[in-house]
Amino acid sequence: MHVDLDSFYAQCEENANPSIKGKPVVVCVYSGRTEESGAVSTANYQARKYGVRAGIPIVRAKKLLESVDAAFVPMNHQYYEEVSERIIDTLRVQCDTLEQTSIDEAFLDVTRRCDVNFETAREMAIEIKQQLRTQENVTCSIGVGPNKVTAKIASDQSKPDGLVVVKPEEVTSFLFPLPVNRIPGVGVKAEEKLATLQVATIAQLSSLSKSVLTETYGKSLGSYLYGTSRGEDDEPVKEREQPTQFSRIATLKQNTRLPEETFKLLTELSQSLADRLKQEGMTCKSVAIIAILTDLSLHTKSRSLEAPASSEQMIETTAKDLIQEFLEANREAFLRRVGVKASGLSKTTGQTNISKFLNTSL
Ligand code: TTP
Ligand code: CA
Repeated sequence: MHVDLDSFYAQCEENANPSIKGKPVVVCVYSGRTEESGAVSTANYQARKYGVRAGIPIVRAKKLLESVDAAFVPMNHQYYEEVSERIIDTLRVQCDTLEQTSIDEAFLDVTRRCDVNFETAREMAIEIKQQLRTQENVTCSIGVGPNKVTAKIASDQSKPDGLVVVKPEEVTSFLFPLPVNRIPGVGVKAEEKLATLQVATIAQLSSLSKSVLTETYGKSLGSYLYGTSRGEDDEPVKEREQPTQFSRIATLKQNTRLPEETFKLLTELSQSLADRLKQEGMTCKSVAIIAILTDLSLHTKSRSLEAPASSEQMIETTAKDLIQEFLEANREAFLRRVGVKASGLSKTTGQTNISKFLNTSL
């Protein structure tokens, strides 16, 4: 399954500021040079109808929307990160493995969960869409397929608020009519080059031999295009531990609303988290508990620590406090699963790897 939130930053802004709901919304990255200089980060679907797109200058977006009552809001990345974290936590418990690929996209391996039944997977996707709507008031688009590339292309196919399920026997009939630029990684350059080979659709791409493709695009991209055009992709969904947070979740022996009955599990989870932090040489700035109730709704409650820490005791004490507070505040809540999350991570030692250094300095 590939889950992609629709016009993500714009939906976050609409929820944070209901007065802009229903209007064209443009999320802006102001450069600060002049009052209006900067670029559009994203726009909601109402604004897109007027031609507003990510990357265009704010001044141009204002021109396109000059005849309508549109909202231009500055980007608030930290807030979107928080919403994203909660959504990813919700998705994580719905699948066998989750691979987050960006702030608003993830692959979910649901092979075992749905027992390789695509109708069950469809129902799971409907359930996820409903849950994100109830919990965060956001819509997403989901693609379901027998592999990652097909699922990713499918999620893009009926945006916004879409759901496209492609069964194994439907893969080629689904892919073949589509233009080649639907393949992830095929940008304007690759598309132009393919046009010179009279290739515009994925069906036409699939008629090229592997040797022609590898000669034209090199071994790596050539083989990728060859496989993808046939709907072949065997890349596994791989968990990518987010460097900004670690979490551990487990199911309680029995559903409960007694804090004491969660303590043993919270101790184990805190220990495992503390071990992970030490292994990575990291500390966390805040600790959160994740509470999944008997109706499978997910709730989190977090607390900032006085100073960054990695000790098991600090995590454990905070988690136990938080679960007590949560149960006191939610009188109806019955816990099914509990989790502990450490976020605001930072290295206690200096940078250890060059790619991280490049990422943070650019
Ligand atoms: P996308 O998933 O590419 O776009 P989106 O979620 O806004 O819209 P869609 O419904 O088409 O999926 O990117 C996710 C977020 O990343 C987006 O909300 C804003 C941000 N972003 C930028 O800041 N600049 C960009 O150029 C792009 C493409 C995205
Ligand atoms: Ca998106």
